[in-house]
This record gives sequence, structure tokens and C-alpha cells, in this order.
Amino acid sequence: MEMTLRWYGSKHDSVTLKQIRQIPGVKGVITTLYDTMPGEVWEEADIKAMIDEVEAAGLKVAGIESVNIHDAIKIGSPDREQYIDNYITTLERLGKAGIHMVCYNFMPVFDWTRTELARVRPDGSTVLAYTQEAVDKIKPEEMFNSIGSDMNGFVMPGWEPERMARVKELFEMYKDVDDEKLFENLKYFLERIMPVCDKYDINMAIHPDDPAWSVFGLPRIIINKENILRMMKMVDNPHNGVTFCSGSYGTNLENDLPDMIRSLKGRIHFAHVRNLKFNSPTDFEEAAHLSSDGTFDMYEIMKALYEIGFDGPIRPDHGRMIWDEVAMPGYGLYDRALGATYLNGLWEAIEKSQTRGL
Ligand SMILES: [Mn+2]
Repeated sequence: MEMTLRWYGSKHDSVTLKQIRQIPGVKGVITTLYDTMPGEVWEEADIKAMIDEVEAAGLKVAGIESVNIHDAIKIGSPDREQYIDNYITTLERLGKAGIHMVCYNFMPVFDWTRTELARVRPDGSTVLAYTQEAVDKIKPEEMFNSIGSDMNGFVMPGWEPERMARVKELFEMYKDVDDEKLFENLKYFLERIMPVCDKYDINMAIHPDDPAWSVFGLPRIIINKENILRMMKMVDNPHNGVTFCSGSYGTNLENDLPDMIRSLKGRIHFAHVRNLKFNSPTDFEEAAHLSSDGTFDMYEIMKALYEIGFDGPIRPDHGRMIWDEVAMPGYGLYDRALGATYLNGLWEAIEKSQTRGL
């Protein structure tokens, strides 16, 4: 595996490449062109500038998170052809620039959903949290207002104010899209992009829906082992793969994370590894990465990744806000650096115990 950190670019991120370079074992970043909109073709000059900046800091671009999918593709409207063509052009340019992993998601309307961005934990740190009770009480269009003020002045991906202003309109556009239709549209998209992925060896890594169940009645398909295996089978190409995000699949306690990892051998192209602490099956908060701080056995998760021969980029995921850092919620430096170090430690121990037969 290749340890990385997500980076939002010098214009948007409070964390610098220099700081990332100094986290032991972190050799690359996962980034994107944050000023492009879903559906736009990425300019070659912008891709090159992004890579040059990262490499000048002694790091590499280990993959893109994300090249976002235009709503027309998810809805399956006639104008999707143009947006898929644009997506293919972007992939071609990324492939030519030496980038071989692209994360994306297929969630309608909302990207990830949380009800609090700064829940205080017993140790005084603050974390992102979700409670179904709070979601049940509000209308979708109120979602943005309820969390917008908690963003520490940052704009969070998927929660751009321009997008949130259109929430009602977006719901209307998705009204005829159910789970089956969404699967169908995803299949259509994947079949169209696989030739360019084959040509440039680009691993597509779909990110799970978060939380892994329907929110506000919207369809959600990338939520469990059954659905993800269906997706792998429906476009049976090794470039059609997944981002294994423990924190997203883990929102549903029925998901057996190490078992899911083993069943996806060869198709996990990117891993997000973090822990959650459950207070009830529908109320969870993002804990420190350490197993004992949350609900998941992080050793078992890393061991499963080791056993399937996972060799792609991996990153710690959302961190707690600690040590008075002011940053985008979930994306401060300190707790993610602790996470990276912990995951590297687990990996070293697993690797040595296996290879030395201890
Ligand atoms: Mn994730």
C-alpha cells in the first residue's frame, strides 16, 4: 500500500504540502481540481500545474478524488452523452499525465451527509457526527443551513452553497430515479468509459454512499456487499473497482468490513481507513483512528487489506479537530497525521508478523 493524505490545493486547504511531506511514510497526496464543476473537461495545463506543484514539494499525485459525475449521467437524461464524452476526455488527459486512480461517487443530490460538524467528544476534540433523528426532523433544503455555519469558513466538497441553493430542483430531477434506474445509469456510464480506462490503465474507484442507507428517500446503491458485488459483475473489468471506505460502509453495522474487503480482492483500488464510534445503530460520531477509541477493529481491517495483496493508495480519513487547529471539518493536519502514523504502524506489524512467521 501507498500511504497518502487528501489535499485540497494551496488555494483551499489550511494544510500545506510541506507539512504533509513531513508525516512519516506519506509519499503522496490525493487531490483534484477544486475549481472545476462536474461535467467540465479538465484542461491539460491545469492538470500539469497541479502535478508540478505537488512534485516540487517532494510528493506525488497518487490519485484523484474526485472527478465528479454530472447529474445528467446519474439521472440518465439525454444530455448525458455530452457529459460522458467530457468525462472520457478528462480521463484521457489524466492517463496521459500518468495518473492511474480516479475516485468518484454515484450519490444523488447530496454527497456525504452529516448532521453535526463539530460534536464535542469526552476528550474535548470535535468531530463530524450523524444522527438519523435529526435528519427525520428536517427538510432536505434545510440541511445546508443546519450545518453551513459549522464549516469554519471553508467550503466543503459536495456542500457548495451554489449547489445547495438548487436542492429542491435537484430532488425534482431525481424523482423518477429509483435504485434499479441508478444501477442502470451507472452501468451505462461504466461501459462507456471502460475503453479509455483500459487504454491508459486507469483504475476507477467508486466511493460508497455515506451514510450507507437512503437519506430523504433518495436512492442509494453503493451501500453493502451484495450491491457492490453486483456492480463488479455488471461491468466485469478490473478497472471497474472500488474505494473501500471503512467509515462509510461502516455506518451500517450489518456490514462486515473485513469480509467485504476479502470479497473484493483485486477490485479495491483505493482505501479510506477510519473509525466510528456508535452510540446507537443510527447515531455515530467519527472517532480517532485507534481501535479502542471507536467501534471498529482497525487491525482486522488492515489485516484484510494486507491479505488480499492491496497495493493501491490508502489514506486516513476524516480526523478529529484537536490541539486548537482551525481547518476544514474532518480535514485538519494533526489527527490525520496521527491516523496515518497509526495505520502505518499496524501495517508494519502485520507485514513483519506474516513474513517472519511470528
Ligand atoms: Mn471516504
